[in-house]
Amino acid sequence: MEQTFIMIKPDGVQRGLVGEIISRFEKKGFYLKGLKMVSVERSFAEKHYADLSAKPFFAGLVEYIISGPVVAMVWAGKNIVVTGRKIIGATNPADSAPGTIRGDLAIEIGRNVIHGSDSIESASKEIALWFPEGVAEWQSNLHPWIYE
Ligand code: DAT
Ligand code: MG
Repeated sequence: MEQTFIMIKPDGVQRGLVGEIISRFEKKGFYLKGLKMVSVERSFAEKHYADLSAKPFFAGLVEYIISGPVVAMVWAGKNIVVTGRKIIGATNPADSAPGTIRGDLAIEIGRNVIHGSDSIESASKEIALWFPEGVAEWQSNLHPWIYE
């Protein structure tokens, strides 16, 4: 089953949005496969966002991600990479549709609460980076009530 890497950023943790965000993925029918709170080292944040290292906002982005603990997760489900991005909403909360996490819970691009992998390839890279120990293998007994 397809997997993605989801991270609740430091603002989401500080604002007490962890339960709300997890709940949205759970209620959709996705399966939580890995979960941990992490105080991210600068070099690790730089590695996670390596593709953006040339961007003018890179330094600020790294400062933001290391400004407090994050909640790192692996979620699984059919088409979860694309659907997860839809649940999260557009990068800039000013453009995120109401009903999405960023559309409902955030205002500024530099405090947009959550990260989600943008492709199956980056999902597998990010899962390997954040969860080298592996994730839980399980499937809900409700599976036949979620999938036909
Ligand atoms: P996303 O998080 O939607 O995948 P991204 O990978 O392009 O977006 O960028 C990673 C993060 O960097 C994003 O969540 C917020 C920040 N960011 C992106 N574009 C930005 C910009 N133009 N100005 C400031 N921060 C930006
Ligand atoms: Mg991205």
